[in-house]
Amino acid sequence: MTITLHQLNSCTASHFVELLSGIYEHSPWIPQRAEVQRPFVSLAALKIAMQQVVAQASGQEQLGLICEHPDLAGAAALSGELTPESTGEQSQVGLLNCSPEQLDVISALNSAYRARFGFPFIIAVKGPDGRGLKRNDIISAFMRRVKNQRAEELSECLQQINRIAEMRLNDLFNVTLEFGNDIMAQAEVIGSWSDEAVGLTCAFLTPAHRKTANQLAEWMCAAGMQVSIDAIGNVVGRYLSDQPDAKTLITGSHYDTVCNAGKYDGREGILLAIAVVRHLHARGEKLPYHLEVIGFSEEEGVRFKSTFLGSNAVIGKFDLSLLDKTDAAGVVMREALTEAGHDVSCIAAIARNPQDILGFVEVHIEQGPVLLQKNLPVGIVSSIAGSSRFLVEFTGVASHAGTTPMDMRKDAAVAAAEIILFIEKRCAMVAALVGTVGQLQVPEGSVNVIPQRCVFSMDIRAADNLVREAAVAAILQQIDTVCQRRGIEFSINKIIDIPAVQCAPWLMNQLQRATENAGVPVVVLPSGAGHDAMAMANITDVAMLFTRCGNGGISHNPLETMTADDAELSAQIFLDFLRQLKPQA
Ligand code: HGY
Ligand code: MN
Ligand code: MN
Repeated sequence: MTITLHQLNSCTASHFVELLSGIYEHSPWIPQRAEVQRPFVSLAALKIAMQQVVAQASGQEQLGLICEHPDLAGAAALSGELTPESTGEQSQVGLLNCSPEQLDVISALNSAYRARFGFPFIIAVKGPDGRGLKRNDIISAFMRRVKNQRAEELSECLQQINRIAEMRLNDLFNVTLEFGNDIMAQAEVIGSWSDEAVGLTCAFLTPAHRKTANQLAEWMCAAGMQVSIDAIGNVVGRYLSDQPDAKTLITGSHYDTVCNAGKYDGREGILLAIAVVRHLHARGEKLPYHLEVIGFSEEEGVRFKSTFLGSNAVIGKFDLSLLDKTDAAGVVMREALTEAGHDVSCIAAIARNPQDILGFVEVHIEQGPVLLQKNLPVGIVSSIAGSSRFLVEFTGVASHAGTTPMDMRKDAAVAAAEIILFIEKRCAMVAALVGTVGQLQVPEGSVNVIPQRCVFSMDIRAADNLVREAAVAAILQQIDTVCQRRGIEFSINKIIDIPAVQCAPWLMNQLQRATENAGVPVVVLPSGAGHDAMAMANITDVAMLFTRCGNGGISHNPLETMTADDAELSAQIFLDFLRQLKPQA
C-alpha cells in the first residue's frame, strides 16, 4: 500500500495513527503525538516530527520503545512471530537463514547484550544506503557495541530505531531517491581504492589518489561538465551557464583522506555536487551563473605534512617552496607531481580571479554529534575553527635504562609526556578550545635505552582566534619551561596557522531558506573541523552545509557513516539553493 502526504495531512487523526502504525515497532504513541503537527510540508518534516517525539519522550517510554524490538535472529524471528516490517528487514539481510555457527554467535551476543544493558540490540539492518548490511557487518557492529556504555547504547538504539522508521516510511511512500543512492554508491567505489591493504588511505598523488581523480573526472564529464585536472591535481568540472560572461559559483571539497579514513569526509561534497549537476544537465537546465565543482587534491596534509595544497593553488597562495618537501619515503613533492604528469610551472596559473567568483559553498559531513543529537539531517555552518599545527622535536641524552638514576636522566619522551598532559589540561580549560597530539614517536628508540629523541605533532583549534593564540602561547612557554628544567633541547616547526573563518550571512541565509523550504528546522552550528572553505575565504565569501553523521558522529575513522536519505536531503537543499541563488548585491 502506498500513501501520500496529502492523505496523511487530510485523514482523521485515528486514521493517521493507523496508517503509520508499522513505522515504530508496536508504538502508536509516536504517530499519535506527532499528528498534532499536521500538515507536514514534506516527508522529511514528518520524519523529523516523529524523531523529535522519540527524543522528547520520557526515559521509560524510550526504554519501552527499545524493548518492543525483537532480538536479531532470535526465537521470535525464527518462529515467524515478528511484525511484517521486522520479518521483511531481517529476512532481507539473511538473518532468518544464518548458518548454525552464525546463529550461535548472534544468540550469544543477544544474551550478552541483554545481560549488560537490559534491552535488545538494535541496528537498522538495511544499512546506510537501504540495500542491506552484510551479516558479518551486523555481527561486527554487534561485537563492537556490546562493549559500549549503557547510555551510549540507549542513544544509539534510538538512532537506529529512527533510521528503521525512516526506511519504513520510504517504503510506505514508495520513495525513490534522486541523488542519495548514487552519492553513497560512488563513495563506495572510490572508498575501495586505498594506499593500504586495509582501510581507506588516499594520500596526495599516490596511485589510489590518481585513480580517484580520474574517476571523479569521468563522473563530472558524464554529468555534462567541462572537465580538467590542474597542475596540483585538483579535478575541476565547469557546468556552464548560457551567459558566457556570467560569474562563477564554486563548490566541492577534497578527495584526499587521512590514514584509515571514513568514506565521506570531503568526498560527499564532490559527489553530491556532481549528482546535482547531472540532474540539471539531464533536464537541460542551466543556471544564470557558471557552476564550478572542484575535487581539491590535498586538504589533509598526510603525505607531505602540508595542508590545503589544492585550495591554496586555487586562491593563488600556493607556497612553491613546498615543492621541495619530502614524504616519509624521501620522495620530493616536485618529483611526485611530475611523475603524476603535472607541470609544476603551471601551478601559479591555477589561481582564480576573485572578480570572477560569486562565492564558494561546500557541502560536507559534520564530523561530529550535534546534528545526530538534534535529530536533524542538515545544519548550516556559522564559522570554521582556526587551527595552529606544529611538529615538536625533543632531544635529551640516550643512556642505559638500568644504570642511570632517575634524577640524572635527560629523557626526551618524559619531557614530551609532561607537555602532552599540559596541552590536554590547558585546552580543557576553555570551551570550544581543543588540543590534539595526533602523532608521537621515539625515533630509533630501544626498550633499554632512555629516549634521546621524541617527536610529536600538535593541533590547537578554537572558533575564536584570540583563544587559540593564547593557548598556543601558553603551550610554547610550557615547552620552554619544562625543557629548561629537564635539560632537554627542543625545536618547533609550525606546519599551519590558519585563522577562524566566518561564513557569509548572505549565503547562509539562502541555505537557510532552502532548508526551511524542505521542511527541515534550521540549526546553525560552528565547525570544529577545518575545510577547504577556510582557504577559499581568502578570495571570496563562503558558506557550508553540514550533513548528519551516524555512529555517534565519529569521523577520521572507518566507522564514519551517513545515510542515503541525508545525502538526498542535502542534495535537494543544495539544488534548491543553486536554483534560487541571488548573488550579493
Ligand atoms: O583536520 C581537519 O579538520 C580536516 O579534516 N582536515
Ligand atoms: Mn578530514
Ligand atoms: Mn574534510
